[in-house]
Amino acid sequence: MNKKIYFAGSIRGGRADAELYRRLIAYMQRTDKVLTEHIGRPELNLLERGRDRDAEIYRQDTGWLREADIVIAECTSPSLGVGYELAYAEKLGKPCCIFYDKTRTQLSAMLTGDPYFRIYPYENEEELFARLDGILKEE
Ligand code: 6K6
Repeated sequence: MNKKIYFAGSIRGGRADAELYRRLIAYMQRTDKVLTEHIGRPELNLLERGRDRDAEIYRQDTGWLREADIVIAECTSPSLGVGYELAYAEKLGKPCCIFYDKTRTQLSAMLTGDPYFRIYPYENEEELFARLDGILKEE
């Protein structure tokens, strides 16, 4: 209860699953604190650009990764940023749970091949939310 969760999901990698991220974040917020709630915002400004802004995002997100108790990543839409965050979290020794819809994507071997990660392929949303529920209760 009341863990700090770093939720990771694709932004510049593509926003096809933004609505799913929003529902996952709302679900986790019933019991825990999600540090990255902006990931589920449909209006997130994808056109916002600039090196200074990106440096600020990097500093903020790596700070939150250090602060987090656990990282939960939804990886159906492939994202370089999410892959980077997972490797960064592994180096920090944070528990990392990775979800992906196995009917829609094949996960990178750099994730499936790394025994550190807890990987949860799912076929439908009932399966996804049930598994997430179990993780939130056990952590
Ligand atoms: C500006 C331009 C596009 O998006 C924004 C606002 N940006 C971000 N704000 C916070 N975190 C971000 C932003 N862009 C990427 N991230 C982090 O990288 C998130 O924590 C995501 O989990 C991950 C997504 O990476 P990409 O490569 O799909 O963008």
